[in-house]
Amino acid sequence: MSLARRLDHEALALQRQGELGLWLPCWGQEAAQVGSVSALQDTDYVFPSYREHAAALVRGISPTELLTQWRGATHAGWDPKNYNFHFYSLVLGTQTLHATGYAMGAVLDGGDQVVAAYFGDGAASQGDVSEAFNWAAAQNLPVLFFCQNNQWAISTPTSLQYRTPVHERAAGFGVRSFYVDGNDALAVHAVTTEAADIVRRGEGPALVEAVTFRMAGHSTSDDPTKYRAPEELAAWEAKDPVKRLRTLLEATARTRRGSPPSRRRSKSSDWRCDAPAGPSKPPSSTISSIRRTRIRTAS
Ligand SMILES: Cc1ncc(C[n+]2csc(CCOP(=O)(O)OP(=O)(O)O)c2C)c(N)n1
Ligand SMILES: [Mg+2]
Repeated sequence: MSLARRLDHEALALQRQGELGLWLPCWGQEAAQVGSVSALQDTDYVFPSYREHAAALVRGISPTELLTQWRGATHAGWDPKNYNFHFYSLVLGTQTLHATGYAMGAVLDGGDQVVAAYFGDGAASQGDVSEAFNWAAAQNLPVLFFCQNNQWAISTPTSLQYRTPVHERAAGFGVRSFYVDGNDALAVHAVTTEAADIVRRGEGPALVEAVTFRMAGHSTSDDPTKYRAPEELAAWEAKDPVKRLRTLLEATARTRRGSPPSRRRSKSSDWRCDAPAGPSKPPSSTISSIRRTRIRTAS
């Protein structure tokens, strides 16, 4: 979670320096992503949307691989087969149908693979998503739908998007549905584990709607101050998922050891140099070791 937050900072700076064409931050959604993807098995297949950087890092995709696509140096920065993590999908909601079709293949192959599809509250208004709910339920397919309800679809708030919440809509299609505080990494992990178990047992698709908040702009081309009240951001900053988990870990460590844990802060210079260098350069061992250390600490 901390690495994803740091990556967002770096990517925003790189975009402002002209090194990246665009970046869509996952700032504020780290608990929803890390809590959920860490509840899956490595053999499960993930279809992300375009903002799942924290989930991608957990899967082992490097910051370099994530950045190269947004630098315009490649169509996609990684080979999905290496991580069971598909390319980003920018056409809203399409990945839910890709996941549903993939799940049909998984059933034919046998085994107990879970196919996860990440999408947003706005994407849920696309017909593709309703089709995916319906077909996955009708065919009893092993799809785990994961909706990050971050309150906004660019400048459109959820109050203007729909009358029925996503988890209730999915339930109407026959998809077992869960609703969770998406800024609580442990709660997301617990709920996603239960939902994935249902799917893995062959009991059909499930959906988790995680309530969270996109703390930065939609993308580096967006200025959220034009449409969002500062009070709304302040209210969600008080529920910042990274700070919440850090508070919990520190309190736990204090209880166990009687003193606060020491914090090692990685310097951005530890790995930033590798990021803008181009598509073919492999991640440095420094990046890999920081990633392993920090993800294990945070999740
Ligand atoms: C089919 C389609 N329609 C419109 C767009 C333009 N668009 C890109 S992102 C976005 C908002 C998506 O909001 P949400 O699904 O809530 O995801 P978030 O960006 O909040 O993570 C829109 C309308 C698109 N990419 N694809
Ligand atoms: Mg949204």
